[in-house]
Amino acid sequence: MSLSGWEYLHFDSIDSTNLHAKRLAAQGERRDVLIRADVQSSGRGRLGRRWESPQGTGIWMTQLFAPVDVPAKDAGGAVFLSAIAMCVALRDTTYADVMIKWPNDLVLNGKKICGMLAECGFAGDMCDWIALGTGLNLNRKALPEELIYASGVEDETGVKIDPEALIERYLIKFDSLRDVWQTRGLEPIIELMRPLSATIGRDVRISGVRAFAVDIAPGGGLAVRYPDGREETVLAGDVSVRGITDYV
Ligand code: BT5
Repeated sequence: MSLSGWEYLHFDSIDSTNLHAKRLAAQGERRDVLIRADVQSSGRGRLGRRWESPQGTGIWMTQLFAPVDVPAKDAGGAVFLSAIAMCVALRDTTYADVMIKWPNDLVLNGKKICGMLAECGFAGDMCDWIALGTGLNLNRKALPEELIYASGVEDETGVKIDPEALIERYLIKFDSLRDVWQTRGLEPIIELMRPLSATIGRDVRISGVRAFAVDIAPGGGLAVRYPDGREETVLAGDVSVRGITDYV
């Protein structure tokens, strides 16, 4: 079966859709494939963290694709494609003010409703394949109570989501962004992300240290200014935004 031109594999249950995408990549799969599961036993976040993926309470999916002419050093930009595409698909569906928290979260009403994880394979200095995982909470009823900053899009908006309709809307947007990214690079993608950003222009903490988020830098890093005036571009890591998720 296919969804918006993507081969669509829907499992009742799986270890992790990202792990499955990587298994397919290792077997030589290079078509556009979207893997989805109703429950994941080993859902993964960044840096080996766990992603809670209870039965039927969210959309747990990974896109496997082979980007065209993308240098290895630029592969990390892929996560912005999915962040923008899902942010826009959710706004169009719910009319809610979903925002992108740099680099890989979607937030609504100060709560994390969605996280993204990009994993890549390389061929020399080019990107060979990308496994781009998206975990979208529809509701938070089966999430552990200690995840106090997590919520679901249905809880926050009252809108019932039709998963496959949302995925199709998402994929159409994703595919057009991917074309822009592959032909014109990350800069036009960052342009599109700026107005959706929950991070730019806000007080943030970088690994606990206070700073001001000035902008998204050309390479996709976060340009910040510290209270002593020093400026830096943060490339990865954990940024908390004042009033959003863990920095209140
Ligand atoms: C992420 O990591 O936000 C990336 C999550 C990617 C999940 C998708 S689901 C489909 C695909 N298959 C996978 O195995 N993974 C991808 P990170 O920024 O590291 O955030 C992880 C942290 O978020 C955890 O340490 C928890 O604090 C919190 N968390 C865990 N589960 C959550 C959930 N369902 N909703 C909100 N927050 C959660």
